[in-house]
Amino acid sequence: MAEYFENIKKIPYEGAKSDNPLAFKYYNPDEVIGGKSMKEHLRFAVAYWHTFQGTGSDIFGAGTAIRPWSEMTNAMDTAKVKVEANFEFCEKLGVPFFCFHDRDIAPEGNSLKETNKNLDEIVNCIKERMKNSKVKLLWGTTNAFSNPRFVHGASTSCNADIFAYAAAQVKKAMEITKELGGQNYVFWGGREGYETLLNTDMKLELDNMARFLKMAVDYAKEIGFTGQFLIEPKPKEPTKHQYDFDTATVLSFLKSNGLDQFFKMNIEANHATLANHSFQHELRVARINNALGSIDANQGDMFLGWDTDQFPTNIYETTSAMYEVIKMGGFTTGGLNFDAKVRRGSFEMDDLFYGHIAGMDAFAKGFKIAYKLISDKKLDKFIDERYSSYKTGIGKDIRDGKVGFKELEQYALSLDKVTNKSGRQEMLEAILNQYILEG
Ligand code: XLS
Ligand code: NI
Ligand code: NI
Repeated sequence: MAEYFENIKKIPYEGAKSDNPLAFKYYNPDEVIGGKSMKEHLRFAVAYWHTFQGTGSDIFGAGTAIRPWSEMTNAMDTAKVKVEANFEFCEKLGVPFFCFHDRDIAPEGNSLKETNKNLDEIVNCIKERMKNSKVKLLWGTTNAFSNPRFVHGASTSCNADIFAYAAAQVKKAMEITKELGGQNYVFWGGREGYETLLNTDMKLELDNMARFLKMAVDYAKEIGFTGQFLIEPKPKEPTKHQYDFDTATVLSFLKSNGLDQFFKMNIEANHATLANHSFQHELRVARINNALGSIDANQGDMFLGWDTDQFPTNIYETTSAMYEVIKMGGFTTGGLNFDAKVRRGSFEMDDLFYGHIAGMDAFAKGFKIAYKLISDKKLDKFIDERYSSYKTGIGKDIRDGKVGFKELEQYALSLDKVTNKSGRQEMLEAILNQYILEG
């Protein structure tokens, strides 16, 4: 079997003192914490689109990435090489999962029929390769945004033929995700949004989006696909306004269309910040609504207003993210998918490893810090005490629904003075720092 990452052996765990850039410093997959291995806690995944489709091109210049398939001209042969490269990459990194869009794994043909045939052929190659590999599919999804036919969106397109086309595409992508044992199916909005309200029937577009998702739910039942459906919120890009703006917006949309029981969120760090939320905010909103499914792990740039999809290296962010994941009791079908790309200047094959190693170590460290913070109940104790007025007396009556405005007025009139306590933000920030620095 051909080897595509020839210079690289299996990435070992060498610990924090190692100066080998091709070794993990904090991610020890076999280390058991709280009864589960780090591998099981973190459930890392490689994103096919960035790692095998990415070329480093941007609007100012052509691709820079040097890849064994860069010069290949036959699209199906290239697709097959990428399947091999994907498994080699995941195995060498020890990443248990990968994720793809239908169009990442196989090229489009001249008709939908031919495209589906291409897909079937590549799905067979993946299935074959899976027989001698532990690497699994975390989720599949549809790319219904790159092809010019989706210029006005997919399920929210003004053109009913495009709605139908997108439906056919999702139908097929769900089938192959099921066939490959995918544990989730993701809906990221693509071009579901608008550029101007001057030409947009927002009500129809949103109703159509709900109709589309209902059809997906029905079809999953019909074919017995039991994977978790996930929606990935994003506020803008490529459209000026994306309908799945953020978690709160998506949850309300799902609830008002009777769809909330069928979907959870796939939260992407860089999408959260584009919506002017912190990553942790989005995870928290999802978690308290029992809707935190999976994570697209990356980070944005503090000064850039778009989805830069950088590898996550910020320990504060990985700590606060893993805090939410541990608080929800850990991932079930979800995981940490590196929806991240190496920079245009990092064009060598080895950079793909460096990027993932950096991200995996940052999340492993973040996990450990968050785990300790939670086990020591540092924040919980403080928060518990902060809200203690709701445990007894009038607070308890409020929670129990025993009082209304009249009773509360009576109570308020009887108070001679009200005292508040400090929120101690700075003290808590210092505690967090201590955990991060010493953890
Ligand atoms: C784009 C999204 C996309 C989804 C999968 O911004 O992050 O990559 O994760 O369609
Ligand atoms: Ni994403
Ligand atoms: Ni993104």
